[in-house]
Amino acid sequence: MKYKEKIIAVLGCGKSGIAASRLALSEGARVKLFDTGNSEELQKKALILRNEGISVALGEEGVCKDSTSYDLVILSPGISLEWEIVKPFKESGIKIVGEIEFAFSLCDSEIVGVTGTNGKTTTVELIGKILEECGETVAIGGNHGRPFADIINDKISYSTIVLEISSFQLEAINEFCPNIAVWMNFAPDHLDRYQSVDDYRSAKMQIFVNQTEGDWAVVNGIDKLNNLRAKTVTFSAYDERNDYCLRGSKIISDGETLVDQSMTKLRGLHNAENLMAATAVAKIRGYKNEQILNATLDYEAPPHRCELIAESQGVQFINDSKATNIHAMISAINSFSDHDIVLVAGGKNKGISYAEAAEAVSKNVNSVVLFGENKFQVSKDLESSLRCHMAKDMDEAVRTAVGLADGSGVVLFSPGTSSFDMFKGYEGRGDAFKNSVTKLII
Ligand code: UMA
Repeated sequence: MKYKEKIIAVLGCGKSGIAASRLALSEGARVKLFDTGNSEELQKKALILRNEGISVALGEEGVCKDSTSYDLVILSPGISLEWEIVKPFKESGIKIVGEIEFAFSLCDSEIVGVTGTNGKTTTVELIGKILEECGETVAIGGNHGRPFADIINDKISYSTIVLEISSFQLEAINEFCPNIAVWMNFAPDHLDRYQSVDDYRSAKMQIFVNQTEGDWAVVNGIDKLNNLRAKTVTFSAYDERNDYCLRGSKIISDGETLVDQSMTKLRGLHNAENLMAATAVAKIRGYKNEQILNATLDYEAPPHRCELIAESQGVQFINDSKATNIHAMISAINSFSDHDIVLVAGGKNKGISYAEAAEAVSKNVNSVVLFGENKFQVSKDLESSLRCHMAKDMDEAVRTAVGLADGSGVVLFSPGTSSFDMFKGYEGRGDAFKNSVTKLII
């Protein structure tokens, strides 16, 4: 037992901190969990954890006073290394690792790590499904729901663990090294945590930092990642000069058709890239084309991602509430470029300009309806492309969009920003869109 009798501090009593604490305890460590919050919910969690043998310090006690007595600190991804709660341990020079690094130190499975700004969750699920249907024992998790530490605590020798890895999680790694690292794409995001886009990109690039010639990197060719040590394959739905590319609806590699996207339930160019990345991982693993194709046929993407929710009088209603950044919105617009698009967008003002979307909007969108905190700003950013219609809420936005849509068109709800101006998250926002559509078309 690697951590027997070690004294471990865990910072953050969320999903990751709780999973890491339980794993450390099961490995024979003495564990104290610190959290500067003190809500009723945290107090309930603390009670359960104390009964399991984990010490918990909340609120003012959540900043450690005797940091020198610890052998190791495990950090939750939502906590930056620069924050107050970490300071005492930094000052004492105690080793600090992220939850991902800690779980990795106890992992004997192959790791596929997927990072990128958009498409991570769908790709992780697709890879998991393909590998499982090819006969592997697979677990999926990471930033996508189930913490890595929780998977390790299953004490099962999975053949592969497929992890969605965020930039936050990559900030605190030392040795973490996926056998296959997948880079989906890159676009500016999380500028409330990083000082610059370069800082955000550098954090994400950490996924490759420990890879050697024996490992693999599957990367989006558009991002031109050079000097990777791992064997590299590239993919792109926009450029045929990559190892995996798109011809019509067919995903091609080495002159062979691997998957015909039109036979799957996944629509849009972004999903073609998700399929390419997942297929590339399966090919690296040596699986046959037929096995890969069969596994992709009945896969359905999680809700709120270019999800067809209704069709009425020839108009398709697409819920893409998960598009919380401009890059995801542009990708959705380009995916429906063969339809007449009425775009419904807007939401929280994250201080990011929509001007970058102007080209895609003027080429492919017939009308734009805006609502939410940033609607006037977005209208200004897009004024050279189209005149935008304003709505006060979701119902009015959908009503206006229906009035503007013609018989063969698409009403595309792809906000391009987060939802927190009016909703608790993108899921609630997507459900509100569905409700407004249902009310109007029934
Ligand atoms: N806390 C402190 N002091 C502080 C700040 C926070 O004590 O100064 C405490 C909070 O009171 C809270 C705890 O830290 O109790 C929360 O820790 P956390 O934010 O790391 O939350 P977890 O529940 O552990 O969730 C994390 C990921 N969250 C973040 O990265 C912000 C989850 O990703 C992930 O699913 C989970 O681990 C399991 O791996 C969410 C996310 O939003 C979905 N990720 C970002 C994204 O996808 O864009 C990166």
